[in-house]
Amino acid sequence: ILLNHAGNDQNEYIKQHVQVKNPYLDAMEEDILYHFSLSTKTHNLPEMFGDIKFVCVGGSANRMKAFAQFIHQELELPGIPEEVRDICEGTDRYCMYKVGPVLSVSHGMGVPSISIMLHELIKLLHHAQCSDVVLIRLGTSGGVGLAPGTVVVTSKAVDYSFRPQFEQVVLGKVITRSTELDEGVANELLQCSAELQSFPTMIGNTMCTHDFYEGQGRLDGALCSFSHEEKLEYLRKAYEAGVRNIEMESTVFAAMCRVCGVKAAVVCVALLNRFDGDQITSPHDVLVEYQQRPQVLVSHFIKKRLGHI
Ligand code: R2B
Ligand code: URA
Repeated sequence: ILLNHAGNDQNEYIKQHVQVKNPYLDAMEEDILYHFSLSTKTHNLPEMFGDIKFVCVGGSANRMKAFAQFIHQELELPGIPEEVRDICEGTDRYCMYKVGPVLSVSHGMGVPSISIMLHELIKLLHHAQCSDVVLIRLGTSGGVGLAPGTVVVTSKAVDYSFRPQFEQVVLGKVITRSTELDEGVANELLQCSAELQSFPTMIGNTMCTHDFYEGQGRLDGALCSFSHEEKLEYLRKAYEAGVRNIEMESTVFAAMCRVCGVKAAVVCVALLNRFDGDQITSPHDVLVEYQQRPQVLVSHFIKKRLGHI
């Protein structure tokens, strides 16, 4: 057992704080988290957020509100779930709900949108002095050779050439960062799914693209510059590289969490099997139920970690 840096003898583990990797930040008198409509001067971030242990993010504002209400119910917290309040009500860029030790935040669609949110979220967790935080993205995706409704827990987030890396242009030059996720958390999530026995779940690689249509090899966009055969060949190559689903945020999510010392996982449901088509044809109620699957899985994970199960 590791002792904490105070060297006290209470068998306390060393806390893992959220780290920002920016030497300029600590010298700033105020930090305005513009897209959250929060600031270190106007808000007491340690008091508001210091007890957070689980941060769940997802694209849609409505889905992340529903997740907050669901977690409220699952953790049997006092008060009524319908009354969760959007902490970022001063802006409509992102929404944010806090229920006990769980923070639920929306990130919009695509790498630029989630990356702006993650800069401000990681700074928020740092300013609030949060420790031992797990960050989980709950999302939707296109399955590669999977039955619709299958949940994929990401082992590696990969780019368009199936490499586990994220490329960021900084001052006109490309910086490459690794996109490995936490293996322990992924295995714990898979174990949760085995206990639930409610829907198929697997661990696989997730490909992150910068477009939903041509960028994911779809034949049904406003533009299409390739043939049906070329699409299938690309998906086959992806499958051979271990890719089991395609979405639009995982690489930058994995890269930023890794650099900042935050344990992270990606849990996405496949809405369709891309070998069978491109359009999402399932009825609305089926899609709603599919999107609840990552939430049910992550709720089980949180309850287990909190010792409620
Ligand atoms: C999954 O679903 C969205 C596109 O429909 C995108 O945000 C993603 O990663
Ligand atoms: N989200 C994606 O990015 N792709 C899909 O095919 C479905 C959801």
